[in-house]
Amino acid sequence: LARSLDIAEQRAADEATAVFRADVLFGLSQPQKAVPPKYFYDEAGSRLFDLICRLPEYYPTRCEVAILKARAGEIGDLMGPGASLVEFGSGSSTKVRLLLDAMAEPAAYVPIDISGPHMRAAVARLAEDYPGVAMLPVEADFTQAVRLPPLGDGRRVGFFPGSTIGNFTPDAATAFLAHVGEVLGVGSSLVIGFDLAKDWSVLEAAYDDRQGITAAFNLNLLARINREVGADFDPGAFRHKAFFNAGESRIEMHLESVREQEVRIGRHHFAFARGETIHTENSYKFSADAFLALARHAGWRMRRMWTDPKGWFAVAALER
Ligand code: AVI
Repeated sequence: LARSLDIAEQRAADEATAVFRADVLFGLSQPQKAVPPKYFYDEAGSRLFDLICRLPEYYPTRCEVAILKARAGEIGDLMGPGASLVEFGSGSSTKVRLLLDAMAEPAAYVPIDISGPHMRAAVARLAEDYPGVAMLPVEADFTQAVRLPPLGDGRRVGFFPGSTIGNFTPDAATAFLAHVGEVLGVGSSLVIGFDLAKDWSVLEAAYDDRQGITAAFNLNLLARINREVGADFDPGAFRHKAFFNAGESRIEMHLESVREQEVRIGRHHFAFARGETIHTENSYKFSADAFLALARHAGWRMRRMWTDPKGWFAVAALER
């Protein structure tokens, strides 16, 4: 049995690498070269992201945690007893502790994450502190169709913190929220964090910190592409770039080629002009109304919405 599991795991890993390679080849073939942001999160990238969340400039995590702490009682009451919590992109599973503490007798926790080892280590720590909660991790790309493990009769509560919804284009965000609605079913709730539009200097500092952690996070993508799909990127020949695109109300992250160069992946060659970029991430910043419209299009009703005292970040409780 152990051997056939190894083979199944190996096959899944090979398939994931093939998809990654295809996404990279496709993205680098576009007029504006691009690589999807979900590929930031290998082991090193997941660790760097945890460091980002503790940076003085990166306000979203602190604001969201403050909201969840201040509103834990209200959120717990809204969800009712015996609910199952499903987190999309659970990472280190730190914020979910606030919800698990606030909910009455939570039945199960279903973290869904693309970074399997990182998720399993986080779940092992969580299981020690919440022995009464069934831990049912799902290693999957939550942007693709996911199937939940069998859950009890209690309400299903989705948890999608961190403004990860802002990393989708508006159309993709609507489609994703509709998909989440289908996965969780009628009568479910969704606790979701989203970042609010604000002064561009605050935004740009949050995505280009003084210690260079966000730069390392962005550049780690090239190291990962080299390692996993056999490219020959020179990460030293690219620099991190982050700016606020006011027209689209989003932070854009790019990797900018500092010189004219060519990069090879197998038999494929990609030419870079000096100053040409690979677009690696969008991070949309919403107004409350724009977010509400998006959620409504996806079939969700707003029950409550909370912000931090500065009005920089918001958490909404939706239902369907
Ligand atoms: C995961 N996501 C919500 C982060 C964001 O703020 O868009 C990713 C990130 N990129 C750079 N810093 C953080």
